[in-house]
Amino acid sequence: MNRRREACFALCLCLLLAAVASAQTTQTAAPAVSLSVSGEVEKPLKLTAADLAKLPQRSIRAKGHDGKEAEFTGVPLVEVLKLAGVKFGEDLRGKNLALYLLVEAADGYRAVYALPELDPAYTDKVILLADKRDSKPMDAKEGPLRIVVPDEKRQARWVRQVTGLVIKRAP
Ligand SMILES: Nc1nc2c(c(=O)[nH]1)N[C@H]1C(S)=C(S)[C@@H](COP(=O)(O)O)O[C@H]1N2
Ligand SMILES: [Mo]
Repeated sequence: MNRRREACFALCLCLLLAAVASAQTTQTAAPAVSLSVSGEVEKPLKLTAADLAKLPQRSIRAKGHDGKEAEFTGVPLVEVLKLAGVKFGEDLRGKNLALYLLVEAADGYRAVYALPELDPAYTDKVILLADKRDSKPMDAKEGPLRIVVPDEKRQARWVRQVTGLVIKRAP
């Protein structure tokens, strides 16, 4: 009897391990980071993973489209734009308030953010350019970079496969 239970347990364990292994092999790794920052910026940039690693890092827990919480790690979007010379804080006023950020993805998906949404002088909410989900690099469907907007009730602006940040001016 005991032996049968042991055998059954071993079988279940094998099936579980096989399922985990197959789930892992179906995930393909994302391509290397290549992020352009362009448009109405002082210094247009082309950034690699090493460039992003030099910027301040943050980890944030947020609930994704699947309804599950995960920990996302990366660089606050504001830090990347500051590197390109975009003005925030005291300088985000007057004519600069007509500027906005357009985020572009590899699949052609795009979303817009107003600059005060990113600025710690305006809000305590942090919009993240994440490169890790639960401490691991993101897969090809999601990464290598993804926008995370915590506290937003829909995840439509959580742009996956981010390739470009473009600063534009409302006409
Ligand atoms: N690049 C890209 N990002 C995207 C989308 C997309 O089609 N392409 N869809 C958005 C929408 S509408 C939602 S609801 C979420 C879904 O997130 P998920 O892929 O983690 O489920 O991703 C957002 N980010
Ligand atoms: Mo969506």
